[in-house]
Amino acid sequence: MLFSRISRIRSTGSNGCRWFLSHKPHLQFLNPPAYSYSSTHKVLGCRENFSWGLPALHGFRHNIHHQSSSLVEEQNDPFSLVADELSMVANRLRLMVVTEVPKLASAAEYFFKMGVEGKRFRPTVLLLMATAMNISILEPSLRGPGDALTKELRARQQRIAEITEMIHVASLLHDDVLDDADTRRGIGSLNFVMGNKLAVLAGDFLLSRACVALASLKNTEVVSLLAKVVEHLVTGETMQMTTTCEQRCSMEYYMQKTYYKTASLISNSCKAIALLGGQTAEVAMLAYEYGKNLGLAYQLIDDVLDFTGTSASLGKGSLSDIRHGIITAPILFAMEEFPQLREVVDRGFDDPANVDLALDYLGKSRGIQRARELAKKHANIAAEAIDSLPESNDEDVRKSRRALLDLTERVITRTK
Ligand code: GRG
Repeated sequence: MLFSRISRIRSTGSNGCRWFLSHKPHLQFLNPPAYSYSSTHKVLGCRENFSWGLPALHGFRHNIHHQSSSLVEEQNDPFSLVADELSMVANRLRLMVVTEVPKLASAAEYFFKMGVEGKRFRPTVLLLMATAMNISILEPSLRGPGDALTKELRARQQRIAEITEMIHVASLLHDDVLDDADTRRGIGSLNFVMGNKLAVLAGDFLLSRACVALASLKNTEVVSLLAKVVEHLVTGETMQMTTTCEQRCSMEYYMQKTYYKTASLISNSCKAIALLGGQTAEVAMLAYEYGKNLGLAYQLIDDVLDFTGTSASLGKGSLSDIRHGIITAPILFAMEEFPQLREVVDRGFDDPANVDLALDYLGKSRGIQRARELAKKHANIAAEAIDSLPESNDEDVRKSRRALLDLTERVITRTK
């Protein structure tokens, strides 16, 4: 059972996505193949509200059961399930960035302060993954009876969640400098508030503290995985800012860049959680597949929301990508239906009239719908990876797996 599902994933997943198969990505990008990919929830301990609920569940809930069912929902909510640990991770992150230089200290802790911690999507996934794979196979060096070992393993897995969040925030700091952004997470971006130089240094500082934490795990495979992630972030960002006209219009290139910029971090961190837990290569691969496909689905929806915002209508989003000349899945799909759109894209989007023209074509096309469908496909592959994990009768394990499945729904129904 396990292996038949693994092979199903292999045929459609990481290795199943054609854009990851090529060992010569540049050649592939130069000559792209025809692309035919035929609740408001309150995070505990966090002051921000995020629309991560499932509207359908809320819409049809019978009034009489309102209180009890919302309690059950709350208990099974992915973020609530790990709320206490998320607070511990947040506290440790604040301690991990302490330094004696006052300006560096305030720059480094900027996005770890309460209320501006973001959605905490990555640590939530990683902590749930740690429980979902609690299949009692400990790393050889940790094998032995007793609760202390389980706690030690959990602490090491929490450390991965902390490192991942640090790498994520470091990349946001650098990204905002490159984009000259003035806001992030609803407040002034660090470059806007403290200047580019301090923002770059703060990003470097977070990366170096993440490296120290990583080294303390004394697991070279995990170190390699996360070092690769940093390389991927830099590669993805560079791919985005150095595209040729051909590459900008290639779905292969877009998906590869999306993997590097968004999905690599969560997928390799999920794999790191599995490796620390002493899981088999097959189980670690399933963890990786879950993270990769969840990350791809997440970014595809992000790219849709850039056009639609919270409503379904076009032009309600920030239109930030297209205004920056970044071509994403909805436009790429629209271009397949309306090849004339290619000329508009090639002219660039410095002229707002060109943005309007592209939006007209997008509105007439199935671009938004097809990008959503592609996100759903990836979300389904992520769900299959969870369903393929070795069976477990442990109630906590099952709950965490349900929560991971729940997240695959939420990524595609989210409006923020
Ligand atoms: C310094 C590691 C490092 C990298 C430098 C700038 C750069 C190279 C990479 C940019 C990577 C980047 C910012 C990718 C975007 C990833 C993404 C989906 C960000 C938004 O994540 P959310 O929605 O944000 O989870 P919150 O604020 O909720 O954490």
